[in-house]
Amino acid sequence: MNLREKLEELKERGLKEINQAQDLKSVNDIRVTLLGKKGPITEVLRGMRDLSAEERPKVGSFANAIKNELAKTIAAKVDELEVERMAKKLEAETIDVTLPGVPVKEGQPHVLMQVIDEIEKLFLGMGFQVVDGPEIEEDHYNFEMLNLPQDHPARDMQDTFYINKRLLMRTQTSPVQARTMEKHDFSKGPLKMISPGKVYRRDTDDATHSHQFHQVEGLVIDKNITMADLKGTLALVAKTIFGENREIRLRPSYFPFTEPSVEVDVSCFKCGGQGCSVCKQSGWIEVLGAGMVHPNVLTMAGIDPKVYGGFAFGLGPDRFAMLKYGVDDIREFYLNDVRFLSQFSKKG
Ligand code: FA5
Repeated sequence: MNLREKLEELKERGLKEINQAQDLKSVNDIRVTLLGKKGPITEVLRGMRDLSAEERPKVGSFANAIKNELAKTIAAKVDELEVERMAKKLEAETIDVTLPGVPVKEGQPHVLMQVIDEIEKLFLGMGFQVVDGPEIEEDHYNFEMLNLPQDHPARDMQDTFYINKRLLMRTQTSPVQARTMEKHDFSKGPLKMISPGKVYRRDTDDATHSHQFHQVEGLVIDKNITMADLKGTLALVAKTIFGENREIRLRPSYFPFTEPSVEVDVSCFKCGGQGCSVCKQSGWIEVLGAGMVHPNVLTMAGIDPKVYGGFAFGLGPDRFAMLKYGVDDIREFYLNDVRFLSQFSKKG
């Protein structure tokens, strides 16, 4: 068999193998074996040195033509297999856009925030401002400016976490009263504010006590403010949160920063005042502390108690939420159990 015949045979074999190849890897293997430096075509071409000077270029160009044809066929096969591979891939990855989507779980404000929001809305509607205050508070504002000097026995009721001698985790939202009173300019009108936020006490956690809980402070300072204003405002709070038919009752109490001071009860929303387990058979539930701002507190804030007076209250939204929704353990609010929290969806 001469060189031409050998090349012709290699070409035929090569073309057949290329056409039969099923995947890109086989085509590449064929290319390497057939056209590579150690392949049969190169081997055949080595025999050209034995040819006559006349024959050599002819066989040379014949060999190049075969090499080109094989290379072209390989390229075409690669293209064909690529197209096939892509078509298969597209088919496998087809998305059925008509399938129903995966529903996105919608969150909601925490139940305590919902109660605070309701209270804020009510007071904003009555022209109160909502004021924020620091949770790490100075002893000066948390106690002294509220008529609780060092060593005052009433400090024992609100023991807390001290950061140093001067700074502590606030035990109540009342320091925001003191801060706001100091800054208020009465030539611009009366002071009407609420201040919601977190407070901290060294209380042992149980069903109705948490070491961290919330309060909403309320304060009104103007001329001619009476206890009737306090009572009317708190009655509105009770009706808004606990229902239209609720009544409130004031009982004498003691806070160093108010005089007189009261504890406020709301008529039981469960039994309507007849007596049940929720109100411990009394018909009333204690919900907050309040009173008329003590003259010492006004004086310390630079307000003349002979001209101005006012009322203040401090309520616990955690306890409000417990009563409103019948939650019997305050710690539930802080466990972050979605099964518990999702019961208070605003959408119902
Ligand atoms: C005060 O903190 C006063 N600053 C309230 C006040 C403001 C009175 C202005 C007068 C004028 P008291 O310690 O009672 O008061 O707390 C107020 C409310 O916070 C309570 O009625 C209760 O709802 C809530 N509370 C108190 N301690 C805890 C606790 N450990 N866990 C959850 N809620 C609490």
